[in-house]
Amino acid sequence: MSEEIKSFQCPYCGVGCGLFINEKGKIKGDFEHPANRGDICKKPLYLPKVFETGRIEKPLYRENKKDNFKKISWEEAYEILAKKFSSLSPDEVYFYLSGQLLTEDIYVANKLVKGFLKTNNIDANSRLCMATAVTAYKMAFGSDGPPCTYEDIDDADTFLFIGSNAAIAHPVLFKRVLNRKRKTENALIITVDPVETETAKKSDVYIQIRAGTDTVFLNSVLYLLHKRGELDYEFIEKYTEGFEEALKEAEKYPPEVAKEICGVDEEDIQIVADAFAKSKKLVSFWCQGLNQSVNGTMKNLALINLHLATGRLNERGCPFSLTGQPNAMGGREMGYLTNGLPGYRDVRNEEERKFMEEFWNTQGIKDTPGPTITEAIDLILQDRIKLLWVVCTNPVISLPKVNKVKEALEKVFLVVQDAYFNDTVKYANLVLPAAQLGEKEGVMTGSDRTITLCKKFRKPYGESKPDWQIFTEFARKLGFEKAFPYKNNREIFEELKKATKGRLCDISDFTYEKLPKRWGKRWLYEELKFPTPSGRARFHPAVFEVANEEEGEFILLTGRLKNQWHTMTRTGKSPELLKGEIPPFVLMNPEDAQELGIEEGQEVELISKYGSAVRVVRFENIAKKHLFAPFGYPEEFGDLTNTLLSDRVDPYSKEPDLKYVKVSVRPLTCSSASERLSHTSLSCSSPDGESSREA
Ligand SMILES: Nc1nc2c(c(=O)[nH]1)N[C@H]1C(S)=C(S)[C@@H](COP(=O)(O)OP(=O)(O)OC[C@H]3O[C@@H](n4cnc5c(=O)[nH]c(N)nc54)[C@H](O)[C@@H]3O)O[C@H]1N2
Ligand SMILES: Nc1nc2c(c(=O)[nH]1)N[C@H]1C(S)=C(S)[C@@H](COP(=O)(O)OP(=O)(O)OC[C@H]3O[C@@H](n4cnc5c(=O)[nH]c(N)nc54)[C@H](O)[C@@H]3O)O[C@H]1N2
Ligand code: SF4
Ligand SMILES: [Mo]
Repeated sequence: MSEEIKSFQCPYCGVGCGLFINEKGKIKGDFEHPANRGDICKKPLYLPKVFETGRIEKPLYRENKKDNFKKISWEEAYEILAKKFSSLSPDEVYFYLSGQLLTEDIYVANKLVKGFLKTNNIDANSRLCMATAVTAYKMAFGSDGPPCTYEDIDDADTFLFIGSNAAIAHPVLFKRVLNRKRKTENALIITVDPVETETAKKSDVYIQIRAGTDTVFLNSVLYLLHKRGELDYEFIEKYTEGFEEALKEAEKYPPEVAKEICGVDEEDIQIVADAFAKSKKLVSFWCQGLNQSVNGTMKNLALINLHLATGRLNERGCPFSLTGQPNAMGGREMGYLTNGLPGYRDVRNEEERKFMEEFWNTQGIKDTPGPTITEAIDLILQDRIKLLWVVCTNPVISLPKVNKVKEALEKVFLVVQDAYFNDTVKYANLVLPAAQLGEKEGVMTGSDRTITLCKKFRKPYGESKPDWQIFTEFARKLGFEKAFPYKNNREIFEELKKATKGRLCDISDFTYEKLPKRWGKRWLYEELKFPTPSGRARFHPAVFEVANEEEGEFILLTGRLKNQWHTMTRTGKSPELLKGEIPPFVLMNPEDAQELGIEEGQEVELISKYGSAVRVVRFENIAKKHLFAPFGYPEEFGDLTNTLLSDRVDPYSKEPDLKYVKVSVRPLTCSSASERLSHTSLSCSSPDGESSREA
C-alpha cells in the first residue's frame, strides 16, 4: 500500500485483516494484505458511523464515587495520579491491559510498570482468552507463537475446528477454509462443539460433545490410533519426548469409555482418528471452547499431542490456536502478562531479566510473576491493592463472577482509560479519554504473526490521546523523563524492535515502511528443532478434570455473537449490526424445553450459585442439558451473563472457566411468544407473580 492510502489492521478479531478507508470514508478490504487479500466481514464496515458516538471527550474526576464527575485538564489528571502513586507501595497498584492496544502502547505501559514502578502487577484481558494457548504452546514447543501460517490452509485437505466457532468469530479465515474445500477433492471439515454452530452447519462432520470433555475425546483418538499402529513412530522417536507417559494417560480412555464421558458415538472418535491417520495435511483450529476451561491447558495439550504423535507439523499439518483480539499476539511478544518481558522473555529467568534491566537502563525488575486479574480482584477486596488502572477493556462485563467484581470496583481507586463511556466507567474515580483506531499510529500482530501498521486518518476525538502518550506523559510526571523520551510512536517502535533481536519473535530489522510482514519463518519450527532444553517437542499426559462445585440441571456455555464485538461499545451502536442479536437470548435444546414446558421466545431466569439473569429462549441443536448464552450485552440490555459465572481458573494458565457453570432454569410467564422475540424489554412476572428482576 502506498503512503497516502490510509491502511490499518481491523480493530476487531485476530485474523488481522488489512483494511483501508477510502476518500468517501468507507472501509474496504486491502487486496495486498496477506491475511485477507481484499476480503472483509461485516463488523468493521460500520465503524465510521460510531467513531464519535458515546466517546469520552475530556479527563474526568471524582474522589468520591457517589459524586458526579468533574471535567479536569490532563495536567490535573497526572497530578492526581502522581499523588496517589506516591502514597502507595508498588504492589498496591495494578494495571489491567488489553489485546486491543497497539504494540507501542503495550510496550510503554509494560516498561513503566515492570521496569520503573518495579511491580509485576500487570495483566491483560488475554488472561481470559489466550493465556491457556500460550501455556500449552510453551509446554509443548518451548515457546509461544503459532507454529504455522494462513498459507497452510491453502494446501490442506482436512480441517478440524474444536472449541471454535470460526464462521462467526474468525469469518474471513473461515471463508478461506471454505474456499479451499471447494477446490479440493475429498476435503473434510470437522467441527467438535456442544452447539451446532454456524461453523458446524457449514462442516462435513459435526460432533456434538459434552462440554468440558475434550481432553477425554482427544486422548481416545490417540489411544485408538496407537492401537491401530497408525501413529508416526519415526517422528515421535526423532523429534519428541514424553510419548510413553502421554500414551499411558490416553489409554484410560478407549472409545467405549470415552463415548460415555463425552456423550458422543464411537464412530465420532473413529472419524477424527481417520482424519489424523489418513489426510494429506490436517490443520486443527481451536479457540475458547478449549482455552476457557479448568481443564484448558490439558485440552490444548491433548490436541497438540495428537499432532506430535502423527507427525502433523509443517508440510503435514499444524495445531493452530486462533487468537481472539487484533493484537493479543503483539501483547504476547511484548510480555504484557504478569510474568512477561519483551521478546517472549520471562521475569523468572535471570538472564532475561538482566537483559531487560540493561536494555532499559534500570534495576530491580521483580523475579516473581504478579497476581493475575482474578487474583487481583481478591487482593482488592482484601485491601492489598488500592489502585486499579484499566486500559482498553471493560471488566465489569467481561470478568467472571460479576457481583464480586463490582464489589471490588466500588472499593478500589479506579482509573479507566478508554475511548468510550463503557460500563466500567460507572465505577471510576478518574477517566482518561483514549484515542482509538485511526486516531493514533502503531502496529498490531495478527494470528499468524503478520505485523501491520495502523495509520492515522483522523484527529483524536476531543482531548483524547494515544495510550502510549498517556503512559509516556505520566512516566515523565513521575520523574522518568530519560527513560520515556518518546515524541512519537515511531521512536517507540524503533526501541521495542531492538528488544526482540535474536529472539524467536525477532523483528529487529522491520520498518514501518515495509509492513505488513510476518516474523519467523513460514513454519516456526521448520527444522523440527524446538526451543526446549533437549531441542525436542514435548508430549504431556493430558489429564482430564471437570469442575464439580455447583449444582444445577444445566451446563451453561457462553460465547460470542456474530455481528457484535464483545461489550458492544462500538458495534452495539449500529442498528444494522444489532439486528437479530437482541434481546439477550439463551440457546436451548427443544426437547429440554418441552420437558420444562418452555416455548421458543419465552423468558426464563437462569440461576447459578453466583447470580441470576433473565434471557429469552431460542431453540438450537445444542447438546441436551446444555445452554449457550452470549456474554457481551451491556447493562442497559438487562442482567449480565457473567454474574452467573464462577471465577475458578485453569491451574496452569490461570485462565477462568468461562464456558462452564451449572445453572437451573426457571420459566417466566409472559405475553405472546412472537411478541417477545421482537422487543427488548425484559420485565415480566414469574408464574407465582413476583417480579423476576428482584428474585
Ligand atoms: N463476532 C465476533 N467475533 C469475535 C469476537 C467477538 O466478540 N465477536 N471476539 C474475538 C475474541 S477476543 C475471541 S477470544 C474469539 C473467540 O472465538 P471462539 O472461541 O470461536 O468463540 P466463542 O463463542 O467464545 O466459543 C467458541 C465455541 O466454543 C464452544 N464450546 C464451549 N464449551 C466447549 C467445550 O467444552 N468443548 C468444545 N469443543 N467446545 C466448547 C461454544 O459452544 C462455542 O461455539 O472471537 C474473536 N472474534
Ligand atoms: N462469559 C464470558 N466472558 C468472557 C468471554 C467469554 O467467552 N465468555 N471471553 C473473554 C475474552 S476471550 C475476551 S478477549 C474478553 C473481552 O472483553 P473486554 O476486553 O472487556 O471487551 P471489549 O468490549 O473488547 O473492551 C474493549 C474496551 O476498549 C475500548 N477501546 C477501544 N479502542 C480503544 C483504544 O484504542 N484505547 C483504549 N484505551 N480503549 C479502547 C472499548 O471502548 C472497550 O471499552 O472477554 C472475556 N470474557
Ligand atoms: S475477519 Fe476479523 S479481522 Fe477480518 S474484517 Fe472481520 S473482524 Fe476484522
Ligand atoms: Mo478473546
